[in-house]
Amino acid sequence: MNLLCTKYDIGELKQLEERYLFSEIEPKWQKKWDEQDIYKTREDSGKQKYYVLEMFPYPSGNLHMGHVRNYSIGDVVARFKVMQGYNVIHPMGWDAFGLPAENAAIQRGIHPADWTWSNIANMKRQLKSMGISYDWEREVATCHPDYYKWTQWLFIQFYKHGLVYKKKAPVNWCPSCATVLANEQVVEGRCERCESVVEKKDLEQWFFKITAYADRLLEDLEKLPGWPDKVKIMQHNWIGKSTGAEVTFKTEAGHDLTVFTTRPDTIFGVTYMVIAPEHPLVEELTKGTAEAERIKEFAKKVRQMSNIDRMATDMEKEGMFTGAYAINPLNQERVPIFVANYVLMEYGTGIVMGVPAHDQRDFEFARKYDLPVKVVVQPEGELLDGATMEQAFPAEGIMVNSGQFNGMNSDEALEKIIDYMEEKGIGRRQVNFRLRDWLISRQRYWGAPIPFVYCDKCGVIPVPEKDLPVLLPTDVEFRPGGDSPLTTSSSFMNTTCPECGGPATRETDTMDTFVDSSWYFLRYCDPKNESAPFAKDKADYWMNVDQYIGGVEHAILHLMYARFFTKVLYDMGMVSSEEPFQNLLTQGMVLKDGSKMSKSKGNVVSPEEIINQYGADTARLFILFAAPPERDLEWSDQGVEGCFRFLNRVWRLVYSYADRLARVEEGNQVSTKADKELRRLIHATVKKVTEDVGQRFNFNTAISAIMEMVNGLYQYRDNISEAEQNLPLVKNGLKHLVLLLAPFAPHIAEELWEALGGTGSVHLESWPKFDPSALEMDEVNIVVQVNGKVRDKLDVLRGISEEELKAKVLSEPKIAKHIEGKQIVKVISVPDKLINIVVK
Ligand code: ANZ
Ligand code: ZN
Repeated sequence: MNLLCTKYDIGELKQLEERYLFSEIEPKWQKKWDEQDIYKTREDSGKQKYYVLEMFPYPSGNLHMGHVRNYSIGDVVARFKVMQGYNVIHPMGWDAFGLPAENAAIQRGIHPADWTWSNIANMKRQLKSMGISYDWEREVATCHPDYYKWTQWLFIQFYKHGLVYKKKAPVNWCPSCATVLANEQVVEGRCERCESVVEKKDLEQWFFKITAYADRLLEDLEKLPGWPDKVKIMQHNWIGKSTGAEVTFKTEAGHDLTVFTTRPDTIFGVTYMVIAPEHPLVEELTKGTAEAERIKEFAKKVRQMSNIDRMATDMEKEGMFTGAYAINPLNQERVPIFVANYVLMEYGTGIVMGVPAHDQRDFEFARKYDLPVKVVVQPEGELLDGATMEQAFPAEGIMVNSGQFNGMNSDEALEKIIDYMEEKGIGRRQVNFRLRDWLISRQRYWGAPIPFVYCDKCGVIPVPEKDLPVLLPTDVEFRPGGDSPLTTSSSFMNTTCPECGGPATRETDTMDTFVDSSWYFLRYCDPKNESAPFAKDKADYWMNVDQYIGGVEHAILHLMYARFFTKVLYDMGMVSSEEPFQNLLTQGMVLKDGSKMSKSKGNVVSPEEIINQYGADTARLFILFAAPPERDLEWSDQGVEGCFRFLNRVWRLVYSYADRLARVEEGNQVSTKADKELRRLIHATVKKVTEDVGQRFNFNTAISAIMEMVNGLYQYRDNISEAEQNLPLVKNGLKHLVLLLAPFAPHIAEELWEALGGTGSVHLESWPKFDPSALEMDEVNIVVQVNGKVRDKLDVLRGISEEELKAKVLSEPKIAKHIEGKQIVKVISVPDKLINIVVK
């Protein structure tokens, strides 16, 4: 409070001490923490490290409540671990490339860099006003050339290891803007700007070969016990490993029709074939027929649908007969070939054998187009009839209508049929993944340029490492439509070939921003390194991230890509661990009136306003108190008020004692029942908060325990006469209160710590330990006899067992001297009253 001394006289000051002036104390402590560098981290081999990481934000301009929640959770963990003696790294940075900056440039004529850097400055100010314990010296921004230089360098290493390639792939194309659109720019199939129907167009694109790591990405999920099951399940499904077979049918014209099936046991039940409408074979099959044009139209329509829609079970299945037939290689039956919307080009072979009796999608298709349904697997104890069944039977059963395989169990037949097909050269075992290679090309400006050049003589050549970074040019035009703005910069476009020195042009694609965020946690370990993305020894010291915290919306892509990067870097010998994130916490959403806060719903509460009105400590406390971290949290103005009142209550409690405690040494001797009760409360709260924060991240219950502790301290203050109050114990209680509150409400804790005579930052104090014996409260006074003579009286816990009581009694020196050198013949005890030891 010395801050106020210059402005007020002592009388006024006394009154002001009663008031909790967050707007004075919060900036004051933020400044001190900065000046004293208390969150600066360095490697220290003598200490166990702890890496706490929150997913870094996109610098949209302002913090939202989701951020506040994410970073408040991370800050509690970080501060708690520091107090527990760990060498904690807690960095922050900016996922700063991306489309909104470019839209701002088009709409408002601001350069994406200016827009981004000013947003970063504002959000950094807001983060600082929350009092979060970041080591700002480790700050990174992915749009800074010092960072994207290494993103480019990593791209080239991936290329050298055969993990980068180019191929034609469909992009969203707006025909009237004549430009490629990002997925986010396509709204209900239309261009966000001009509302024309978006088409798919094939363009040459860059890919990372993540499928080469599919098996490891799947298997290593088992090495992540600290991840939520739901996230692991999502990753598991995204990778989507299927085992089965590839089988080759022949068309009557002699074309190969190779299908992927997980159910080779049903091959005798095939009644038609389906090809994805955009499959190149379709043109050949229909060449010169009446169907050709109609099927082309149909294919065009289907290509506008997303794969997710095409796969949806409730989607209306539509198809067309191609006019062609195929021959089933197992029974030589002739079956019609269709195209249909439910078969995807990008999965398996893009061709499916239709088995309507055993696959629900095929069943619906067959009923719609009047195709036969042929049962080849019968459930035990039931007789299915293809003509009348109402849904497919997808389970295992007994083989029928399947030649030499009849009578077998279908699981067994599945293996036998593959063996048979392998023998005959018709098919073979095959594993398929749903995971696709990672398309990283973006036809946009505000991203890391892909470091390649095109030379007429030498081809597609990587930029030499010494020439990195390939800087984003500033002489570009941002206008709606047209190609990537990079193509408008002649200084960028025209370069020389690193191999032959002749004229060359630069690649104008930039990288998906998920590339930037796939390695930022490694850069934090060594953020200023100018000769490498990071030094291995530094990464080895800090990695893995012990606790990663972020939204569940990143459960699949970001986490998968970061895991992929880590595995590749491991294989290159750059890191020592194959997984980046040891433990993962996915926080729930912040809701208001039952739905996620969003501009369009008009239910947004601005963190900055809340902080101005109540202070950061209240905002943090509320958001941690209102729900367990994984759950969704409903915003409540009353809840915020309540937390504010609570902090005021803590404030007044401490100041009501501060003067009296000034010359009192902290202590924990107890004599009265009330003292014992208070001591028990102190230790029970320490125990509860330690366990709730350290083991379960149950911040809400930890805070309510602290609230109960405050109630107990008030009761003690108000119910015990001043003369009888045990001030050393009160001081001990208040200090514990402040220590426990410190990770949640760091500013008020610092101020009250000082008021209680603490020197140095409360955040550098050790986390308190509890004394188990202080938790025992319900005691009885027991008479201790030796050979029937009263020798002692002992306070012990009510209900203590004879065994425990005996051990305790024998360890008392007063008793021991009566027993020494003698033999115990018998112990007689009356529970909770008396124990008599008979010796000889
Ligand atoms: C015949 C069959 C019979 C099938 C049966 C299933 C059940 P998962 O498990 O997801 O890998 N399929 C194959 N390629 C496809 C594509 N490009 N688009 C849509 N569907 C495709 O699914 C594999 C099964 O999905 C394959 O096994 C195939 O249908 C279908 F009783 O073949 B099945
Ligand atoms: Zn060349």
